[in-house]
Amino acid sequence: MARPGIEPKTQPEFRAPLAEADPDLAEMIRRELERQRSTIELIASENFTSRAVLEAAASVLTNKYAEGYPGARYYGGCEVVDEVENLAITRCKSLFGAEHVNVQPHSGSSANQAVYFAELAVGDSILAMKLTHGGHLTHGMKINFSGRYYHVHSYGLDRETGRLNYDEIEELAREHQPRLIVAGASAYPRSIDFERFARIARSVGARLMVDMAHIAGLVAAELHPDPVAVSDYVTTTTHKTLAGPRSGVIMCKRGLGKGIDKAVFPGLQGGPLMHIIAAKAACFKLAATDEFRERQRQTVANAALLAKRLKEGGIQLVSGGTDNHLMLADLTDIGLTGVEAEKRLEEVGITVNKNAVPYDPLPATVTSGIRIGTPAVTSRGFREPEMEETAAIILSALSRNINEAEKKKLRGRVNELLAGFPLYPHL
Ligand code: DSN
Repeated sequence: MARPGIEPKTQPEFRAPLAEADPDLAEMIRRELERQRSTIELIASENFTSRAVLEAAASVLTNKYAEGYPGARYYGGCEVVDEVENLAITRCKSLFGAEHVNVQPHSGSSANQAVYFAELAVGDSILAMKLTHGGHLTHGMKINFSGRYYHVHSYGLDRETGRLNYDEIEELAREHQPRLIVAGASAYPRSIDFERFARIARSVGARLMVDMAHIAGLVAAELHPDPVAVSDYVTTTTHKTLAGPRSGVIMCKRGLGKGIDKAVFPGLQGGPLMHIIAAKAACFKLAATDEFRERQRQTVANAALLAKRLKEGGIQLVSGGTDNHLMLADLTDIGLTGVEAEKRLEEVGITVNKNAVPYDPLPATVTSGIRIGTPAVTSRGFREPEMEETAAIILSALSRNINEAEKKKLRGRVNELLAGFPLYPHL
């Protein structure tokens, strides 16, 4: 601490706030804040993180090198960050009932990569969900590292029901004898039976990894079957339903912990992002509260209501609805592609993403569907009345003959709706 009256000796540029040091960048960040404030955010994988998490993520912990793990670092001065990392680990263990936790992965993708690196040799077989049916890039997509280094067998959704067909997954597991089965999805609107996955894995001597990135908040709130108790490995991001910083985590059985830690560091990463680990610690604390559990309950209720209204308005949903925080709309019957619907909604102030539907005849850059999720609007405070209005605006925006004047009116309704839900008023 500088004594009163003593001028800091750092250069003026070092002390200048962003708005002075880099006004162009500051302006871009201001515009992004404005964009977030002025649109209805329905991208299923996004959320608004809390002020506490933002503060931790922007803290001086970004300055610290801490290669290694608490108590065994390759740098001096790690006494405080050791405490921070241990706090994040302890809170994550307690939140999810995990035996071993590694909080260092920079992202969900790098968490998945670390599990593969720990568990598999190049050329080993995995069985995972097809990207085009709702899986993830790291679940074996052809040009992703997972598709290039491992022998990938995929399962998809049943053409009739739009749901996972566990009997078929079991048959595929018997046929291909994978070393690792991957469960979890990026665009699956139904609950996943992780116990069944675990039984399938056990029956063929495979390990089970669950990527629960999308549903981690629901799992923490006990609104979705728990993967942690029944899986060898569970990976997650921390920024989706969990509402933390943009990052990843690995949980695993105690006996697999050493292998995971070695795969993360020094296998794949150098210095951990200690500021983001601090933000994860804050996120785990918040996720253990009754308020968080209530928000997850509302997220699911909001999704159910939106799905019901969209269906009543003539929009087909893959699997006919949702059990979780998201739905997948198949727009074939209303004559719009995913890319057209995404643009149409953007014009009226609603953000979603185009998304392939199972057996989609259109390419990934066009798609026949959109994915819609409720975590972000629920964090913002939307409840049933606001979801009714959101559904009505979406249905009008996607109607066949909408003109520019009508779009403008819808934009006005979006603005009006959002006016009652200020976002980050302290910024
Ligand atoms: N890209 C993410 C999503 O949008 O679901 C998955 O990690």
